[in-house]
Amino acid sequence: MEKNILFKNICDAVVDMEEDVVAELCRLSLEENISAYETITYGLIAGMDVVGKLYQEGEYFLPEILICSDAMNVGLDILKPHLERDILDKEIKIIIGVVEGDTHDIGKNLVKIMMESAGFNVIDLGRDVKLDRFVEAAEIEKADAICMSTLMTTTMPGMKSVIDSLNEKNIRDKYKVMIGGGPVSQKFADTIGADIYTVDANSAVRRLKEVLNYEG
Ligand code: B12
Repeated sequence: MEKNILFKNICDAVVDMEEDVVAELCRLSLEENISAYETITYGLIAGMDVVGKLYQEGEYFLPEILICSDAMNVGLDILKPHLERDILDKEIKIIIGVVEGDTHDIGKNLVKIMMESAGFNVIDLGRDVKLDRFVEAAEIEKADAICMSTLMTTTMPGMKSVIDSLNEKNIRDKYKVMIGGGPVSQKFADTIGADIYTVDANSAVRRLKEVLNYEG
């Protein structure tokens, strides 16, 4: 099957909640030697993006979303062991988590998978993470960057609190701060003084390498 058609079919199967079809097509992608990274990005993630839009438009409700994300996870389980993992000359260590009050973690998990496959050492704090934990973990782990995700407008101020706390402790310069998630924007990142904002998981990896001056 042509690659783009396969991606489109995987995307549609996630949207249509067809777990078995997702599994079958993901296996087929491996048999056809299509990179797992591309199938995740252009098939599974693309599918979840559509699902999010359908929810926004009132066509899907929470139960549908959960079944779609189960279908995506079935695909991820098949593809993840086949992700090529880059080996970096110099370690890049990042802390990632969803800010306090927010339990949406599908996007954060996708960013994590992409970063791991780029060879980053990822410390995942999970979701609904107490704000102090981000700074605490970065200090203990001697991380290069703190990455925060949120999907809700009500929890966005938590990102600013983490940056404020870095400033108060006079350690702001030690870390790059990267933020993302549905309601987050470049404008918001500029307002709160974050170093990087990206709209998706793919560009997150590229931008972080650029900002850390990682060559290679
Ligand atoms: C799935 C979903 C859920 C699932 C979450 C399952 C899970 N384990 O995550 C369930 C059903 C549990 C849920 C619950 C709730 N939800 Co909900 N949910 C959604 C939905 C439909 C899709 C989100 C999603 O997963 N999208 C797919 C992923 C792949 O996209 P993404 O997260 O944006 O991630 C991408 C990028 O943003 C980026 N990215 C993400 N994080 C990061 C981080 C960094 C550092 C970077 C660089 C990039 C990056 O990369 C990702 C991949 O490319 C959205 C609507 C929408 N369209 O977004 C509502 C939405 C986020 N939910 C909403 C709400 C209100 C809730 C509830 C409060 C509902 C309720 N009344 O109980 C609860 C939340 C409880 C809580 N305190 O957390 C609202 C938020 C409104 C607001 N205040 O802003 C939304 C916007 C729906 C709406 N229009 O009302 N939800």
